[in-house]
Amino acid sequence: MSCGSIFAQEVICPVKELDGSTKVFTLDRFDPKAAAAQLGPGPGAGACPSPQQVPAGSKAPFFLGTATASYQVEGAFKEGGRGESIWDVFSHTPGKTFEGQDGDVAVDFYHRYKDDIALMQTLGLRNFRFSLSWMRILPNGTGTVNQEGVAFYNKLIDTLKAACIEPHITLYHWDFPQALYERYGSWIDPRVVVDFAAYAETAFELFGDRVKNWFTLNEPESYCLLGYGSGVHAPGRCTDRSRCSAGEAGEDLKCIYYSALAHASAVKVFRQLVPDGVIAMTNAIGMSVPYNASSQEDVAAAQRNQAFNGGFVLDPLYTGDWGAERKQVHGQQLPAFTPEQKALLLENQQDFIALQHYTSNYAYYNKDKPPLLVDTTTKSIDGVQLVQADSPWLYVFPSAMRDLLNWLTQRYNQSILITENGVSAPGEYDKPRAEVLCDQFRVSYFQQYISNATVAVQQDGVQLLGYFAWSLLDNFEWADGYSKRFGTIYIDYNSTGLDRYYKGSSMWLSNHFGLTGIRSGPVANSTSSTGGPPAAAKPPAGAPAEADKQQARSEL
Ligand code: PNW
Repeated sequence: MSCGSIFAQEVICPVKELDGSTKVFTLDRFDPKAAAAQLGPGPGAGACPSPQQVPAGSKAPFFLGTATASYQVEGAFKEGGRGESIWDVFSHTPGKTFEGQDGDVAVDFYHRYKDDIALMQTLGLRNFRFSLSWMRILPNGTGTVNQEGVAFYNKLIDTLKAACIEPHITLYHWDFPQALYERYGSWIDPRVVVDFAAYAETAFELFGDRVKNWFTLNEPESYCLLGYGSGVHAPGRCTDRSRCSAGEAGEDLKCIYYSALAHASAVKVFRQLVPDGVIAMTNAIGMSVPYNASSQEDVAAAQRNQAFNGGFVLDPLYTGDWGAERKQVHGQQLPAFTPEQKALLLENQQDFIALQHYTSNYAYYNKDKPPLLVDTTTKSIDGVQLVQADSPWLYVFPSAMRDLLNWLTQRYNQSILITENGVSAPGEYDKPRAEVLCDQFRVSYFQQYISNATVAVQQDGVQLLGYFAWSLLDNFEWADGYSKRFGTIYIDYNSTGLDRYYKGSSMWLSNHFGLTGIRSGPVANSTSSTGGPPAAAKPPAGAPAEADKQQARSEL
């Protein structure tokens, strides 16, 4: 392609839509310099249209965006006065992560955030969810504020706002300050409630003037069960001494308990400091679908399993107490909420449910097991096996998205923001770049999950506030290191510049939602891209053709 074009080294990507039609996208390396020249200075903060789009058919304006987390993307682990985190220590411990990989460099977002913001702009993205690294702001977890860390997040927030991209901040996405861990073991000690609330207060004071959309804790059910139950995530605690050097039975439950209290304490501070903002915890929830829908026993088993898992953290947040299913299974192991704690939870409720949804399963009754221990499977009663993603825990089950949105609405009667939904695509780790950029697997996943969410909104009356795809970029996938890619943008880990490439899914999402960036549109016809710049390259006509836009809007 022509020199200086941001459309070099193209892969032509025909993407199949659910209706059988095809859209063709041109995929290539993102060239920050060329993009900057095309994007220009932008309107600047204050002159931006609302970041909430109004897709046709939805009942409310939507936040549409992508998400990341500090330890998974930032790198720069020893720079800018950052303190150590439990994930630094865990990933540096031999045998804990895939091939001993760590987040020391990750995808270097700390240094490349300006380019990544420009990349979002080229796709017309208007919302970005990211997390703060607690230890960049408070290197020891409490005490003195590190001004260099504050300056980094100020620059990040201000650059986002100048690019008309709304920041959505998660306070805690699994990178706990090592100093506090060494002092009292983190989420299993009451001191964490006080320290997290103080950190939250600092963050609200520092950034609450410009940032109005906040999340407290990312998925306690994940970090508590994986970090303090099975021990496969930091801080790596479990009762099996052949695998974990520390950890006692019941710590996972304690972790959920103190997380709920820390969340409510942070919400309390938030109401005073950011009265015009909104806040929620994010929760990882799947759906248990009855294996045999005509068996009352299976239906009841699936319902129990759903309440047991889906209500694990949300029941305490909305009722001030554990759900009945949890009490039946764990009994005395559950730390009891005192009347004061119950009041704290009930008086400081979140503004909506922040749902992170990836996978689901079939549940069935097993007469040989106690009634609450339900068996699950990924094969339907008709023998159809759910398709497995690249991650062993992730099976593609799109219709369960609709069921789950309805279940949450019925149980809690709250509006829902989907803060993560995404998939690791088979082959993306092993195969050459040119073969994996056109990620039809991920596009199909998004198409089906989004379409089921759309039905839940349009036919079932679910109040959906928005949708964030996980993730903007390939990144450090925790214990799986870099071997699993969830990005809608490909990172070339072999290049010195950690080059970014558009995958088909980033282009499809942008186009589907009718976003208007210089890379939002499909190439009108695949042959036009061989003899010159593709149709999508005509600035600023990267906006999708009106007909495509109409179609995208009518879908969500
Ligand atoms: C999320 N499940 O965790 C995390 O928030 C991200 O940091 C992570 O990269 C992403 O999912 C992909 O793994 C989850 O078993 C882990 O359903 C497991 C589940 C859900 C979310």
